[in-house]
Amino acid sequence: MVWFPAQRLITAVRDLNSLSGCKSCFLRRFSIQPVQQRKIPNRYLGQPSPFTHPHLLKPGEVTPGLSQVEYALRRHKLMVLIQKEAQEWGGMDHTVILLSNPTYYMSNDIPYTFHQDTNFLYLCGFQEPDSILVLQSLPGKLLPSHKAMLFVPRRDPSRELWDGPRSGTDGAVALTGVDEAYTTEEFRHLVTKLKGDSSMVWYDSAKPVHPQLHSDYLQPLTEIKARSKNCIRAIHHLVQNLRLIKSPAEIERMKVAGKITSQSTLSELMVSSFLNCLFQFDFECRARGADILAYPPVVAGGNRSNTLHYVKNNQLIKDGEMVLLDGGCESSCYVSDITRTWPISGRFSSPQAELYQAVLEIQKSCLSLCSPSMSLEYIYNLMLSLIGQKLKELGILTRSITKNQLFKAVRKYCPHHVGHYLGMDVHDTPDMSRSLLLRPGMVITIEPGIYIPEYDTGAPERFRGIGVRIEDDVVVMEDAPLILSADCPKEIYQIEEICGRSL
Ligand SMILES: [Mn+2]
Repeated sequence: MVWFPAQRLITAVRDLNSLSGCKSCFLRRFSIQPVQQRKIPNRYLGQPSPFTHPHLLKPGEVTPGLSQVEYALRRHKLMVLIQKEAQEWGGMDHTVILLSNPTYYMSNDIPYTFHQDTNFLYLCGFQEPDSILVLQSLPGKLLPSHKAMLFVPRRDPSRELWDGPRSGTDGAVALTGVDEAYTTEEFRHLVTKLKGDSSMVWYDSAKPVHPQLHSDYLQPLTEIKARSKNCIRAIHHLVQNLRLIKSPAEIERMKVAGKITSQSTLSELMVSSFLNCLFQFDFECRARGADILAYPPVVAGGNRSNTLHYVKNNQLIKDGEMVLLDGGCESSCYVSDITRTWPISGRFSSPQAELYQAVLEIQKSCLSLCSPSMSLEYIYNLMLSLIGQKLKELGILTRSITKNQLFKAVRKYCPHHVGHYLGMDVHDTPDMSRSLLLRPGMVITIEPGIYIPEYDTGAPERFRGIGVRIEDDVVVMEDAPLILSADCPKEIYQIEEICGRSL
């Protein structure tokens, strides 16, 4: 689904990054200078702070490794994109509204682990539920400047007894560096004001992040705005455009996530006796500093690897089978997503080795294309033709197959894409087209696979029940790509050497 001129936006971000020194100094005066005099309260907040968690955060950081300046710059870039998009409408005021996630409950009063909405998190780093971020353009300024406000849950000792400390408005301002903070209830005053003025509201009403806050405040507001000159616009595509290109600080976070997952897969699982792969992978990731797993891992033995999203993970892996592990962790808001396939016995049988080597060669060819001016779509097409070629070489497809039949057959043996964007979410920036040209700072996965189901009578018997996928996380650079999962070996001789250690 391509419904936004993404290339134009990317150019806009590039223009912003190349602003000359004096202009950026000018901008700094308005919105991206952290407020120096606001001290972090010396007590527990609703999330780690440099005061309570000096082992995680340096002074000036909102989340580990990401400073108030970085977050302010993101908000600022968003306002620049909005102004560029709104140029044709003349001097209009803009209000951006992003909702946090609510707390979801497993059963009565039993909350699931809270996970923040990633667009909200990207723009302010605030980790509490039931919060609202508002960015308002300041009228009458030559260059885009804005005021950032957070509406956050008020301190409430009776609730904090159960849920733990809250940051409160003073904590929210001091920690995140936004200009002002109010309690969530006070948002209604802003809504009343917005209902009466002619400003453009940027808010994702089609898919409300927080259903309760939406129906209480935003639904009435969007209805009024939609009636008056259609003054309501979606914002997620603009945020995703920013999130598509990772900053150096973000890439540092992603290196950590990639390393944790690589080492957890490698040093513990490949050499282990597989008492319980899922538990063990989770444990190894957390022991290395991960916050949580990024998604339910796929740990599939034998033919179960042909079920792409096999997450039941309740079956025994038999001797002689291969195991496919597709797992990733989240560390300081950024995730990894790595797949390795290896023989449980530590030695590849010859059909396993042949199929594995074929996928490995395809994967390496795809990796070599992760450079500017290529696109995920382009690499996908190359993957399909390479898989077709390998399937013929392995005798899984006949050499006389017609072009049309070949495409269908390849899609049967590899029904998924070559990869996706990666970042704060596993399937990051999902509305960004895979046809976009790759640019330095984009992070993608490269994950070709070939899956031969047990009951596929069309394939030679020796390959049936084998599924192989190899997935790496890749940062696109000016020159050679940076592989975030390089610590996790994938050559046959390396895997046999590592698996052999435990024997
Ligand atoms: Mn993936």
